[in-house]
Amino acid sequence: MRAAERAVAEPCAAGRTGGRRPAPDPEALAVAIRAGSRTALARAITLVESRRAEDEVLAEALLDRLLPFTGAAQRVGITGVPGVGKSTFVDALGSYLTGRGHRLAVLAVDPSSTRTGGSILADKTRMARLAVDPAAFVRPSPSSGTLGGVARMTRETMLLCEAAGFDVVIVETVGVGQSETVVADMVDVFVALMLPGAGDELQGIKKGLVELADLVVINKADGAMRTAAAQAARHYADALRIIEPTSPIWRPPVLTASALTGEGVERVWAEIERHRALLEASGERAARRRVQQLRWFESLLEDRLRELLRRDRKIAPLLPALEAAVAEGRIVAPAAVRRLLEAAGFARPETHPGGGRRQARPASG
Ligand SMILES: Nc1nc2c(ncn2[C@@H]2O[C@H](COP(=O)(O)OP(=O)(O)OP(=O)(O)O)[C@@H](O)[C@H]2O)c(=O)[nH]1
Ligand SMILES: [Mg+2]
Repeated sequence: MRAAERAVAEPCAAGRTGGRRPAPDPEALAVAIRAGSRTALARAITLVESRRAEDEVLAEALLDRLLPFTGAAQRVGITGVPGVGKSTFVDALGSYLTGRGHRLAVLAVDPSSTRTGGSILADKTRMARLAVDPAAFVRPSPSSGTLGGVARMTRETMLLCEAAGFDVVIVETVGVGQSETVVADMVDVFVALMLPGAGDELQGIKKGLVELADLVVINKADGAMRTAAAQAARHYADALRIIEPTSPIWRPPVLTASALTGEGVERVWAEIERHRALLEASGERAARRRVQQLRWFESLLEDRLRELLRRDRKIAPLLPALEAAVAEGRIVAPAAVRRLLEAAGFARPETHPGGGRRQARPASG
């Protein structure tokens, strides 16, 4: 066992106290992650997924130490309806990439499924090659949580993987509901997988997917579905002409591929690389990341404030009665909100019936 591996593996093997592992040391964990220890990476991910207050502090300290080593990876989002072949495609693309010397991390955002052991197993078999590939790291979605929670963990896990030296991170998400928007907001390039056959299918959720996509790939372009796939590609290309592009300098290409045979996968990667080169040169990639980071900050802040309000000793007891009053129309929502904020000490300067606002008294002379 290498020293780095030992540093993080031993405390948990040796000293279980009251069923709880001794707290990991962020510094040792960071060093071990940088040294390439899988054990350390797995422990770190468990840490960022934990909801315990003391773990959150440790996770923050760890991420803080690792931040300088993050950001270098190509972040790829892959979405598509259930059964379109996302996992099979990630396996094909991923194996192609590790074959070319890349190190790949695969993360999933899927709050809709409860991800029982069975479906993780299903993913592992769909990603049979990556599961045994020493250059790949596959991490299923946390077993439960809200979309916001899963997204937070996935972002943090992505940073951990980057610090661990993975230069491509693929985030897979199912294209129903909101998770695709959330994933599009944490990656550099977003790939929408589609099924052969177009027409009606362009409506509804698939239209939403196409609007977010930097790249549209018609999967399963093999065997009897080859012709239908080519036809679908034309339909989507037409549809994309009337959709506002994700970037002024990039028109999303529509490709066909087969995750099963691997045909077309190389071309998909070539387009991802072309996208990267173009947007890097124009400064758009960096700008996108800045916007994404700010949005992440804002959504975390909102989450935390909501949580604080709901847990606050002064406010929490007022909530049920106020909620009932609002529901029954005995008080209007703005008044209820103002009462809560006042109780929390966030009161706005009082407004006089005369109209003007009372001058806020300066804090000191
Ligand atoms: N013919 C053909 N079948 C494929 C292809 N890609 C995937 N499949 C099959 O489609 C089925 C679904 O594939 P998955 O990779 O599990 O699809 P998924 O999108 O990850 O599905 P969920 O995780 O349930 O959302 C499996 O039976 C695959 O073998 C392909 O390119 N061609
Ligand atoms: Mg899958």
